[in-house]
Amino acid sequence: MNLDALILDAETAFTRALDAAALENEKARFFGKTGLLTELLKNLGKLDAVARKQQGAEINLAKTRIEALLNQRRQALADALLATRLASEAIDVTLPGRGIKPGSLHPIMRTWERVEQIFGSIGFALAQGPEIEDDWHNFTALNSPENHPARSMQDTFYVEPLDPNGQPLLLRTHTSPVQVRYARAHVARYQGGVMPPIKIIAPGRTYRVDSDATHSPMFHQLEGLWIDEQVSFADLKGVYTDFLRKFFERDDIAVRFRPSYFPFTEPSAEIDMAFGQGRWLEISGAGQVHPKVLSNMGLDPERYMGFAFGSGIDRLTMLRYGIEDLRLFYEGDVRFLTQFS
Ligand code: 2NM
Repeated sequence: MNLDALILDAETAFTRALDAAALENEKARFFGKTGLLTELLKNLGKLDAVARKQQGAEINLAKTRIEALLNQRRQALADALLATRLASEAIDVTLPGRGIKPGSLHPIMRTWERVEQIFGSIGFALAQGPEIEDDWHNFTALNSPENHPARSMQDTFYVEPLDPNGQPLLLRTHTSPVQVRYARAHVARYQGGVMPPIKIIAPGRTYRVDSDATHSPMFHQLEGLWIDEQVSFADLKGVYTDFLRKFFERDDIAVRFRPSYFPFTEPSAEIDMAFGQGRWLEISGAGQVHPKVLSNMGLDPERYMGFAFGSGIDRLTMLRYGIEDLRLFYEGDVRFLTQFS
Protein backbone atom coordinates (compact mmCIF):
# COMPACT_ATOMS: atom_id res chain seq x y z
CA MET A 1 0.00 0.00 0.00
CA ASN A 2 1.64 3.19 -1.20
CA LEU A 3 -0.06 6.11 0.53
CA ASP A 4 2.39 8.65 -0.90
CA ALA A 5 1.41 7.55 -4.40
CA LEU A 6 -2.25 7.90 -3.42
CA ILE A 7 -1.66 11.47 -2.19
CA LEU A 8 0.20 12.33 -5.37
CA ASP A 9 -2.63 10.83 -7.44
CA ALA A 10 -5.15 13.03 -5.56
CA GLU A 11 -3.04 16.14 -5.93
CA THR A 12 -2.66 15.65 -9.70
CA ALA A 13 -6.33 14.78 -10.19
CA PHE A 14 -7.55 17.80 -8.17
CA THR A 15 -5.25 20.16 -10.05
CA ARG A 16 -6.54 18.86 -13.38
CA ALA A 17 -10.17 19.43 -12.33
CA LEU A 18 -10.98 22.77 -13.94
CA ASP A 19 -14.33 23.43 -12.29
CA ALA A 20 -16.27 22.54 -9.16
CA ALA A 21 -18.23 19.72 -10.83
CA ALA A 22 -15.07 17.97 -12.10
CA LEU A 23 -13.50 18.38 -8.67
CA GLU A 24 -16.48 16.79 -6.90
CA ASN A 25 -16.21 13.83 -9.31
CA GLU A 26 -12.58 13.35 -8.31
CA LYS A 27 -13.53 13.62 -4.64
CA ALA A 28 -15.92 10.66 -5.11
CA ARG A 29 -13.05 8.59 -6.51
CA PHE A 30 -11.31 8.84 -3.12
CA PHE A 31 -14.09 9.31 -0.56
CA GLY A 32 -17.12 7.68 -2.27
CA LYS A 33 -18.76 4.39 -1.16
CA THR A 34 -16.23 2.38 -3.18
CA GLY A 35 -13.58 5.13 -3.15
CA LEU A 36 -9.88 4.35 -2.81
CA LEU A 37 -9.59 5.59 0.79
CA THR A 38 -12.91 4.03 1.77
CA GLU A 39 -11.72 0.64 0.51
CA LEU A 40 -8.44 0.96 2.43
CA LEU A 41 -10.32 1.70 5.65
CA LYS A 42 -12.72 -1.23 5.03
CA ASN A 43 -9.74 -3.59 4.73
CA LEU A 44 -8.44 -2.63 8.20
CA GLY A 45 -10.98 -5.04 9.71
CA LYS A 46 -9.09 -8.01 8.24
CA LEU A 47 -5.85 -7.08 10.07
CA ASP A 48 -4.72 -7.96 13.57
CA ALA A 49 -4.91 -5.34 16.31
CA VAL A 50 -1.29 -4.12 16.07
CA ALA A 51 -1.18 -3.79 12.30
CA ARG A 52 -4.68 -2.24 12.30
CA LYS A 53 -3.62 0.46 14.75
CA GLN A 54 -0.45 1.34 12.85
CA GLN A 55 -1.94 1.25 9.34
CA GLY A 56 -5.12 2.94 10.55
CA ALA A 57 -3.07 5.89 11.78
CA GLU A 58 -1.16 6.11 8.47
CA ILE A 59 -4.34 5.96 6.36
CA ASN A 60 -5.96 8.63 8.51
CA LEU A 61 -2.96 10.90 7.98
CA ALA A 62 -3.21 10.38 4.23
CA LYS A 63 -6.96 10.99 4.39
CA THR A 64 -6.47 14.29 6.26
CA ARG A 65 -3.84 15.32 3.72
CA ILE A 66 -6.12 14.54 0.74
CA GLU A 67 -9.02 16.41 2.39
CA ALA A 68 -6.75 19.42 2.81
CA LEU A 69 -5.72 19.20 -0.90
CA LEU A 70 -9.40 18.98 -1.86
CA ASN A 71 -10.32 22.06 0.18
CA GLN A 72 -7.36 24.02 -1.19
CA ARG A 73 -8.44 23.22 -4.74
CA ARG A 74 -12.08 24.08 -3.96
CA GLN A 75 -10.96 27.46 -2.64
CA ALA A 76 -8.67 28.09 -5.62
CA LEU A 77 -11.46 27.33 -8.11
CA ALA A 78 -13.91 29.58 -6.22
CA ASP A 79 -11.34 32.40 -6.15
CA ALA A 80 -10.68 32.05 -9.88
CA LEU A 81 -14.42 32.11 -10.64
CA LEU A 82 -14.90 35.25 -8.57
CA ALA A 83 -11.90 36.92 -10.20
CA THR A 84 -13.31 36.24 -13.68
CA ARG A 85 -16.70 37.64 -12.68
CA LEU A 86 -15.19 40.72 -11.10
CA ALA A 87 -13.14 41.35 -14.24
CA SER A 88 -16.05 40.91 -16.64
CA GLU A 89 -18.58 42.83 -14.55
CA ALA A 90 -16.22 45.61 -13.61
CA ILE A 91 -17.81 49.04 -13.47
CA ASP A 92 -15.67 52.05 -14.23
CA VAL A 93 -16.99 54.39 -11.57
CA THR A 94 -14.84 57.22 -12.96
CA LEU A 95 -16.90 57.40 -16.20
CA PRO A 96 -19.23 60.40 -16.45
CA GLY A 97 -22.93 59.57 -15.94
CA ARG A 98 -25.29 59.16 -18.87
CA GLY A 99 -27.35 62.11 -17.71
CA ILE A 100 -30.84 63.04 -18.86
CA LYS A 101 -31.00 64.50 -22.34
CA PRO A 102 -33.54 67.25 -22.86
CA GLY A 103 -36.49 66.07 -24.98
CA SER A 104 -37.62 67.80 -28.14
CA LEU A 105 -40.90 68.61 -29.80
CA HIS A 106 -42.19 66.17 -32.40
CA PRO A 107 -41.83 67.79 -35.85
CA ILE A 108 -45.63 67.75 -36.26
CA MET A 109 -46.01 69.65 -32.98
CA ARG A 110 -43.44 72.17 -34.20
CA THR A 111 -45.62 72.80 -37.26
CA TRP A 112 -48.74 72.90 -35.09
CA GLU A 113 -47.22 75.60 -32.84
CA ARG A 114 -45.84 77.45 -35.84
CA VAL A 115 -49.22 77.68 -37.61
CA GLU A 116 -50.86 78.85 -34.37
CA GLN A 117 -48.23 81.56 -34.09
CA ILE A 118 -48.55 82.71 -37.71
CA PHE A 119 -52.36 82.78 -37.82
CA GLY A 120 -52.41 84.34 -34.34
CA SER A 121 -50.25 87.16 -35.69
CA ILE A 122 -52.91 88.02 -38.30
CA GLY A 123 -55.83 87.88 -35.89
CA PHE A 124 -57.04 84.27 -35.96
CA ALA A 125 -58.16 82.85 -32.61
CA LEU A 126 -57.58 79.23 -31.66
CA ALA A 127 -60.55 76.85 -31.52
CA GLN A 128 -60.54 73.34 -30.12
CA GLY A 129 -63.14 70.63 -29.67
CA PRO A 130 -63.69 66.95 -28.89
CA GLU A 131 -61.98 64.19 -30.89
CA ILE A 132 -65.01 61.95 -30.31
CA GLU A 133 -67.80 63.70 -32.17
CA ASP A 134 -71.44 63.09 -32.87
CA ASP A 135 -72.80 62.46 -36.31
CA TRP A 136 -74.55 65.84 -36.47
CA HIS A 137 -71.47 68.04 -35.86
CA ASN A 138 -69.12 65.92 -37.99
CA PHE A 139 -71.40 65.32 -41.01
CA THR A 140 -74.97 66.62 -40.96
CA ALA A 141 -74.22 70.22 -40.01
CA LEU A 142 -71.57 70.28 -42.73
CA ASN A 143 -74.10 69.42 -45.46
CA SER A 144 -72.70 65.95 -45.93
CA PRO A 145 -75.40 63.82 -47.61
CA GLU A 146 -76.92 60.94 -45.60
CA ASN A 147 -75.55 58.35 -48.06
CA HIS A 148 -72.08 59.91 -48.56
CA PRO A 149 -69.33 57.24 -48.55
CA ALA A 150 -67.38 59.21 -45.92
CA ARG A 151 -70.16 58.29 -43.48
CA SER A 152 -69.70 54.53 -44.03
CA MET A 153 -68.05 52.10 -41.62
CA GLN A 154 -65.32 51.61 -44.25
CA ASP A 155 -64.19 55.21 -44.01
CA THR A 156 -64.98 56.34 -40.46
CA PHE A 157 -64.18 54.94 -37.02
CA TYR A 158 -67.49 54.63 -35.17
CA VAL A 159 -67.46 54.46 -31.38
CA GLU A 160 -69.85 52.56 -29.11
CA PRO A 161 -72.23 53.19 -27.49
CA LEU A 162 -74.48 55.75 -29.22
CA ASP A 163 -74.73 59.17 -27.58
CA PRO A 164 -77.62 59.75 -25.07
CA ASN A 165 -79.89 60.94 -27.92
CA GLY A 166 -79.31 57.75 -29.89
CA GLN A 167 -77.10 59.27 -32.58
CA PRO A 168 -73.81 57.65 -33.67
CA LEU A 169 -70.54 58.77 -32.11
CA LEU A 170 -67.32 58.68 -34.13
CA LEU A 171 -63.69 59.81 -34.21
CA ARG A 172 -63.88 63.14 -36.05
CA THR A 173 -62.82 62.83 -39.68
CA HIS A 174 -61.86 66.53 -39.93
CA THR A 175 -61.74 69.50 -37.55
CA SER A 176 -64.71 71.20 -39.24
CA PRO A 177 -67.04 70.17 -36.36
CA VAL A 178 -64.89 72.38 -34.12
CA GLN A 179 -65.76 75.33 -36.38
CA VAL A 180 -69.46 74.46 -36.19
CA ARG A 181 -69.31 74.32 -32.38
CA TYR A 182 -67.31 77.54 -32.18
CA ALA A 183 -69.64 79.42 -34.54
CA ARG A 184 -72.79 78.29 -32.69
CA ALA A 185 -71.31 79.32 -29.33
CA HIS A 186 -70.20 82.62 -30.85
CA VAL A 187 -73.68 83.34 -32.26
CA ALA A 188 -75.32 82.47 -28.92
CA ARG A 189 -72.89 84.69 -27.04
CA TYR A 190 -73.59 87.79 -29.16
CA GLN A 191 -77.35 87.14 -29.50
CA GLY A 192 -79.19 90.48 -29.59
CA GLY A 193 -75.97 92.51 -29.82
CA VAL A 194 -73.31 93.26 -32.38
CA MET A 195 -71.53 90.11 -33.49
CA PRO A 196 -67.81 90.44 -34.17
CA PRO A 197 -66.43 88.41 -37.10
CA ILE A 198 -65.53 84.76 -36.62
CA LYS A 199 -61.84 84.35 -37.38
CA ILE A 200 -60.42 81.07 -36.16
CA ILE A 201 -58.13 78.20 -36.89
CA ALA A 202 -58.82 74.67 -35.65
CA PRO A 203 -55.71 72.49 -35.62
CA GLY A 204 -56.08 68.96 -34.29
CA ARG A 205 -55.97 65.22 -34.53
CA THR A 206 -58.36 63.61 -36.99
CA TYR A 207 -59.13 59.99 -37.90
CA ARG A 208 -59.98 58.01 -41.01
CA VAL A 209 -59.92 54.30 -41.89
CA ASP A 210 -56.91 54.56 -44.16
CA SER A 211 -53.33 53.29 -43.81
CA ASP A 212 -50.49 53.26 -46.35
CA ALA A 213 -47.31 55.19 -47.24
CA THR A 214 -49.25 58.45 -47.59
CA HIS A 215 -52.15 57.89 -45.16
CA SER A 216 -52.13 57.32 -41.41
CA PRO A 217 -55.36 56.37 -39.58
CA MET A 218 -54.65 59.32 -37.30
CA PHE A 219 -53.42 62.51 -38.90
CA HIS A 220 -53.38 66.22 -38.16
CA GLN A 221 -55.50 68.86 -39.79
CA LEU A 222 -55.43 72.58 -39.83
CA GLU A 223 -58.68 74.26 -40.71
CA GLY A 224 -59.38 77.94 -40.88
CA LEU A 225 -62.64 79.89 -40.91
CA TRP A 226 -63.32 83.57 -41.42
CA ILE A 227 -66.91 84.78 -41.38
CA ASP A 228 -68.11 88.37 -41.63
CA GLU A 229 -70.48 90.44 -43.75
CA GLN A 230 -67.93 90.85 -46.55
CA VAL A 231 -65.20 88.22 -46.80
CA SER A 232 -64.24 87.15 -50.28
CA PHE A 233 -62.11 84.65 -52.13
CA ALA A 234 -59.60 87.47 -52.53
CA ASP A 235 -59.24 87.57 -48.72
CA LEU A 236 -58.79 83.79 -48.71
CA LYS A 237 -56.08 83.99 -51.33
CA GLY A 238 -54.34 86.84 -49.51
CA VAL A 239 -54.48 85.16 -46.11
CA TYR A 240 -53.39 81.75 -47.36
CA THR A 241 -50.56 83.07 -49.54
CA ASP A 242 -49.29 85.16 -46.63
CA PHE A 243 -49.45 82.10 -44.39
CA LEU A 244 -47.47 79.94 -46.85
CA ARG A 245 -44.77 82.58 -47.29
CA LYS A 246 -44.38 82.95 -43.54
CA PHE A 247 -44.52 79.23 -42.90
CA PHE A 248 -41.90 78.28 -45.51
CA GLU A 249 -39.91 81.53 -44.99
CA ARG A 250 -39.90 82.26 -48.73
CA ASP A 251 -41.29 85.21 -50.65
CA ASP A 252 -41.23 83.43 -54.01
CA ILE A 253 -44.14 81.10 -53.32
CA ALA A 254 -46.79 81.08 -56.04
CA VAL A 255 -50.38 80.08 -55.27
CA ARG A 256 -53.14 78.96 -57.62
CA PHE A 257 -56.75 77.86 -57.15
CA ARG A 258 -58.30 74.94 -59.03
CA PRO A 259 -62.06 74.32 -59.05
CA SER A 260 -63.08 71.45 -56.79
CA TYR A 261 -65.98 70.13 -54.76
CA PHE A 262 -66.72 69.83 -51.04
CA PRO A 263 -70.21 69.48 -49.59
CA PHE A 264 -69.55 72.26 -47.03
CA THR A 265 -68.31 74.94 -49.44
CA GLU A 266 -69.64 76.44 -52.64
CA PRO A 267 -67.72 77.29 -54.70
CA SER A 268 -64.83 75.03 -53.68
CA ALA A 269 -61.20 74.98 -54.71
CA GLU A 270 -57.96 73.10 -54.32
CA ILE A 271 -55.05 75.36 -53.43
CA ASP A 272 -51.72 74.55 -55.10
CA MET A 273 -48.39 76.13 -54.30
CA ALA A 274 -45.02 76.23 -56.00
CA PHE A 275 -41.59 77.23 -54.72
CA GLY A 276 -40.26 79.72 -57.27
CA GLN A 277 -40.59 78.17 -60.75
CA GLY A 278 -40.94 74.66 -59.27
CA ARG A 279 -43.77 72.18 -59.87
CA TRP A 280 -47.22 72.67 -58.35
CA LEU A 281 -47.90 70.91 -55.05
CA GLU A 282 -51.42 70.39 -53.71
CA ILE A 283 -51.49 71.93 -50.25
CA SER A 284 -55.07 72.65 -49.20
CA GLY A 285 -58.78 72.52 -49.91
CA ALA A 286 -60.87 75.62 -49.47
CA GLY A 287 -64.04 77.41 -50.39
CA GLN A 288 -66.84 79.80 -49.62
CA VAL A 289 -68.85 78.41 -46.68
CA HIS A 290 -72.10 76.85 -48.01
CA PRO A 291 -75.33 78.73 -47.05
CA LYS A 292 -76.71 75.56 -45.41
CA VAL A 293 -73.60 75.30 -43.25
CA LEU A 294 -73.97 78.96 -42.28
CA SER A 295 -77.59 78.23 -41.26
CA ASN A 296 -76.49 75.24 -39.21
CA MET A 297 -73.99 77.53 -37.48
CA GLY A 298 -76.97 79.72 -36.51
CA LEU A 299 -75.98 82.45 -38.98
CA ASP A 300 -78.22 84.18 -41.53
CA PRO A 301 -76.75 83.27 -44.94
CA GLU A 302 -78.33 86.41 -46.42
CA ARG A 303 -76.21 88.52 -44.10
CA TYR A 304 -73.03 86.56 -43.47
CA MET A 305 -70.47 84.98 -45.74
CA GLY A 306 -67.02 83.55 -45.28
CA PHE A 307 -64.32 81.20 -46.37
CA ALA A 308 -62.85 78.07 -44.92
CA PHE A 309 -59.83 75.99 -45.72
CA GLY A 310 -58.42 72.66 -44.62
CA SER A 311 -54.75 71.63 -44.83
CA GLY A 312 -52.78 68.66 -43.56
CA ILE A 313 -50.33 69.53 -40.77
CA ASP A 314 -48.44 66.30 -41.57
CA ARG A 315 -48.10 67.32 -45.22
CA LEU A 316 -46.97 70.85 -44.31
CA THR A 317 -44.33 69.27 -42.06
CA MET A 318 -43.11 66.90 -44.80
CA LEU A 319 -42.73 69.78 -47.25
CA ARG A 320 -41.00 72.03 -44.73
CA TYR A 321 -38.40 69.44 -43.69
CA GLY A 322 -38.19 67.41 -46.91
CA ILE A 323 -39.53 64.21 -45.31
CA GLU A 324 -40.50 61.61 -47.93
CA ASP A 325 -42.38 59.00 -45.90
CA LEU A 326 -45.32 59.89 -43.65
CA ARG A 327 -44.78 56.74 -41.55
CA LEU A 328 -41.58 58.20 -40.05
CA PHE A 329 -43.79 60.51 -37.97
CA TYR A 330 -45.50 57.60 -36.23
CA GLU A 331 -42.66 55.10 -35.62
CA GLY A 332 -41.17 56.92 -32.61
CA ASP A 333 -37.57 56.34 -33.77
CA VAL A 334 -35.39 58.75 -31.77
CA ARG A 335 -32.79 58.84 -34.57
CA PHE A 336 -35.47 60.55 -36.64
CA LEU A 337 -37.08 62.61 -33.90
CA THR A 338 -33.89 64.15 -32.49
CA GLN A 339 -33.15 65.80 -35.83
CA PHE A 340 -35.76 68.45 -35.15
CA SER A 341 -34.69 69.85 -31.78
C1 2NM B 1 -61.60 71.70 -46.28
C2 2NM B 1 -61.86 72.22 -47.53
C3 2NM B 1 -62.82 73.20 -47.66
C4 2NM B 1 -63.92 73.61 -44.13
C5 2NM B 1 -65.22 74.03 -44.06
C6 2NM B 1 -65.43 74.36 -42.75
C7 2NM B 1 -66.66 74.86 -42.13
F1 2NM B 1 -66.77 74.44 -40.90
F2 2NM B 1 -66.65 76.16 -42.11
F3 2NM B 1 -67.70 74.46 -42.83
N1 2NM B 1 -64.32 74.13 -42.09
N2 2NM B 1 -63.39 73.68 -42.95
C8 2NM B 1 -63.19 73.15 -45.31
C9 2NM B 1 -63.49 73.69 -46.54
C10 2NM B 1 -62.25 72.17 -45.17
O1 2NM B 1 -60.68 70.70 -46.05
C11 2NM B 1 -60.03 70.10 -47.12
